[in-house]
Amino acid sequence: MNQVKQIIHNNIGILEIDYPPVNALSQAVRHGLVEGINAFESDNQISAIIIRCANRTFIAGADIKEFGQPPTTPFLPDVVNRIEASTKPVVASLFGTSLGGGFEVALACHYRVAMMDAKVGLPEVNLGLIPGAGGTQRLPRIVGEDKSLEMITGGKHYSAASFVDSHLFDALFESDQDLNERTIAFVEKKLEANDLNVRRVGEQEFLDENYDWQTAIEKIKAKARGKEAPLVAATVLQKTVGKSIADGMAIEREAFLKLRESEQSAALRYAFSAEKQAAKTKLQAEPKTVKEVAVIGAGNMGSGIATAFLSAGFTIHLIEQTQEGLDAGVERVASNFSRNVKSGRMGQAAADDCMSRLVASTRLETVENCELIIEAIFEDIEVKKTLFTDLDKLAQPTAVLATNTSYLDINQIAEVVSDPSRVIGMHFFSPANIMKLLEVVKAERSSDVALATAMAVGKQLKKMSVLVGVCFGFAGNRMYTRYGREIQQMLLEGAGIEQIDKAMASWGMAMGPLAVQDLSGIDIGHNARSAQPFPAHDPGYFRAAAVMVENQRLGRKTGKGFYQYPEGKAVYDQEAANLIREKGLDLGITQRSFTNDEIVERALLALISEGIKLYQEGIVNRLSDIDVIWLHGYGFPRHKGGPIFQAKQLGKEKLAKALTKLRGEQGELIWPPVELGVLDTDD
Ligand code: 3H9
Repeated sequence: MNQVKQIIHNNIGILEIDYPPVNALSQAVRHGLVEGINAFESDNQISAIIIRCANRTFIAGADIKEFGQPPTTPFLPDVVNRIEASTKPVVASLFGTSLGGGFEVALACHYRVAMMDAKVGLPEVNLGLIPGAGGTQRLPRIVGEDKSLEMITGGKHYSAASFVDSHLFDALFESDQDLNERTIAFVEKKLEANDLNVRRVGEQEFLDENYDWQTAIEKIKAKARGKEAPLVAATVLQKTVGKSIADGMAIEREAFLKLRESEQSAALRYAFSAEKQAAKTKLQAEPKTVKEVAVIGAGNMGSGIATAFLSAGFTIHLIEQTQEGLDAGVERVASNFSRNVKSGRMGQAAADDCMSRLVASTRLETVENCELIIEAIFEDIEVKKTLFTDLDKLAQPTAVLATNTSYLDINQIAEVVSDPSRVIGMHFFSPANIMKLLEVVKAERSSDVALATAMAVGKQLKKMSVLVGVCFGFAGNRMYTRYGREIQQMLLEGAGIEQIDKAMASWGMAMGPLAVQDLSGIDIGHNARSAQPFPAHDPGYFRAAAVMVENQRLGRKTGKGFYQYPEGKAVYDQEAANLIREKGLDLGITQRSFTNDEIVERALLALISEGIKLYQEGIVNRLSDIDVIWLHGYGFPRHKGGPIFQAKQLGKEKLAKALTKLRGEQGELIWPPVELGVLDTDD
């Protein structure tokens, strides 16, 4: 199919890219652009050229589908250079999201016009890359060092309106204006005034040599937390100061190609596609329309869930048994919004609008207006069953009934409802207004329509929703328990508290696992686990945490846990170390030293082994869903892809050897045999 149409409007040549869904720069698009510029340049009737797009957006970047395949001509850097070299003025017409290579095409054009609400950005660092088609060279020439370093190393999207005071755009249009008409009018007016020129950014000087690169790069390094690409990008900019566009782009290209072969880029690209996959379910039903939602329980979790829904435009009925509890919940929601306003994440008017859609009540009957009801009350199966019995009577017969339980058996909860097909799990992660992960849990009799509704609502909430099945802790917390168990076992075998946390955090986990326990309260997990039927003869099973609880070391809230907190800061505590060592010796565990690599490897092996088991049991639909869960719910470093990506990197042979060794040492109960062949499935 011809992906770039050549349209002639009077004396204007229009190149319209039509390659759904996002007009990515496929080989055919690149070829079509070069062909189009050649054709219009040699057509005497044509005075100016417009590059615009059909579908929902201007070009969203290089075609990710082509990554991993041998590059084909014309290469994007040559295409953008050809556009800039055009002897007739070229105008880019932007809407939607103009990203990466798409933005680089726009930067090479001689003029740029855009809708006010269009977004632009160079998100390559999010894929472990740097801009590879002149972005590191042309953007700084237009917006300067500070802004371009921020954009290139941060990878964020920016609204076109935010550049109103810079030279990036030559005209910005309001949302009620027709972009194609306005762009043509812009060109016609300039042509009439004889004011449309060939302006080549690449011919301008490149950057100020007196800029303090050292300080800027130090800051970027501190923020990058192990990610290579932001630092490479900043170094490319610094290295190319004073160079011509051709020399600068050659340096940029070399760095881009090197990064494209890196493990980090492979992991980040894998994460991108794993997320897209997770959104694809085989559910055979259209979602129900949801406008009004009830959240029952106004504690931390309920208030967070309510905040997330209000931010996404829903009307929320927040319900709590007592007026006091309800007031506290409303206060929590209000303070979530005022924090957002203070930090500049949202304006006061938007926050007021959100609060105006909050209906607080102590009457359960108010659920009658809602298409979706989410229970976020005390984690006790009997209490939940009673509530669902009441909801069965009070809710609309077609309303979806969701529980936010973290561990309980949703099948048992569904049993008390006359139509169990409408009962599902919607497992949010705390704080629910911030954490991206949402596990949508399919109970035995959950209907496709109920599940599809929850998945669609998750998308509206901008959550990363993953469909999982019922088991203790569902997918995420079951793996988290397994991970925590291995950390505890290593503690009892002699690994140090600080050593474990430092090893995991410097590998890339958002926080060390023991510091996390101190933060959330060691007793919380301990009490939840004590209520569960765990193998009594598992010697490592959270015994170190149990010792902390026995000694009233519950974490930050009691001033000490695995660490002590004299002035609010975690400090090594010999007493905690002694208690754990004594427990290890009591249990007859031989004490030894660990290397940091060994700690990381064993923690990963525990995650990999449990993840594969979950897949084999059908709790997750695809292996990559596990990675999405760990990236968005548990602070797994994105540039490491996720536990399953790591398993694939390690390879089946090494994995088999390591797992067999641990099985030999600790037994099949802890390290059950898993089918490593599933790692070959391409999902
Ligand atoms: C680059 O440009 C390098 C250059 O500097 C140098 C080169 C030499 N290619 O996310 P959605 C598909 S690096 C192909 O659900 P949304 C996506 O897979 C690239 N396909 O929608 C999905 O397909 P499907 C820099 C792409 O509205 C569909 O579009 N660019 C691409 O929530 C809808 O996606 C980026 O990193 C692509 N580049 O968000 C942009 N992008 O339905 C990455 C998307 O079959 N993309 N698709 O699963 C995004 O950030 C979002 O997808 C976007 C739309 C904001 C565009």
